[in-house]
Amino acid sequence: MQLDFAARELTIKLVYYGPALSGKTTNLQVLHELSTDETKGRLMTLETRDDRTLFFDLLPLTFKSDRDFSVRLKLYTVPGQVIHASTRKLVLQGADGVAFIADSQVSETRNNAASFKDLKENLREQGIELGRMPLVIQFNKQDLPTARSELEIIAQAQRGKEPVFCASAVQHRGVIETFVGLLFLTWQSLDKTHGLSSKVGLDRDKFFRDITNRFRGKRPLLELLQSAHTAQGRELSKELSP
Ligand SMILES: Nc1nc2c(ncn2[C@@H]2O[C@H](COP(=O)(O)OP(=O)(O)OP(=O)(O)O)[C@@H](O)[C@H]2O)c(=O)[nH]1
Ligand SMILES: [Mg+2]
Repeated sequence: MQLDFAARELTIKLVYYGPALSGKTTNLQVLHELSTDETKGRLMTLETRDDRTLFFDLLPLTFKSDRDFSVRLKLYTVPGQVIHASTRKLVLQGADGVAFIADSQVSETRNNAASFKDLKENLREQGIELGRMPLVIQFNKQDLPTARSELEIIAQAQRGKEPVFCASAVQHRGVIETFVGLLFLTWQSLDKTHGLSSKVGLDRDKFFRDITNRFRGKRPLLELLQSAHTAQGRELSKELSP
């Protein structure tokens, strides 16, 4: 996170991590497509012909918050292919939150696990325990017949502590939910360590109302957060519930 009081600007870095071809770049493309013009910057992608990210993608999103504060979100994807290990480390540096995009196809189980281990190790190298990083998991490609079922994914979510979202990025399903869920966790964590509300004076509820208004469909925060499967049963949205 970078806080520039003089420029009244807060910058938050979110990283989309996961195995090759799980749909990280597609998530950013969909967020770009569904957000309003005043919000989105240029989506920078660098790909080979067969859809594979060589370096990283970057999508900047900017929100004018209350009290003339700008909140800039920088969304990055890592290249999933095993050979790009050093790039992943680089992109992960300074991340405030991570969305792990898993491929729901049963055949990808081992690749998901290997990538998750890679994430854990790379964070540890930077002195961060995985459990301390705001993290959500997305099971993408739910549209495929070979995908793990939602019931199985719910069962798996009970075993971990991270919120889990089911998605089909190509059908625009679950993408905004994953993003807003991650941003919500990240905001809570930054608020605790940096006092976004107490010191900076940023109002969380107002900020998230603004965020959800910037995407097509304008669905309320509670509805978006409630689509997460969590071990503690809807823990994500608990503090918002009346
Ligand atoms: N069926 C299906 N295909 C998807 C979905 N999301 C992405 N894809 C496809 O999967 C392929 C890879 O998607 P990308 O978004 O490029 O994957 P990536 O995770 O960025 O891959 P790397 O850059 O190599 O790490 C593309 O052909 C996408 O169209 C989905 O929800 N369902
Ligand atoms: Mg990619």
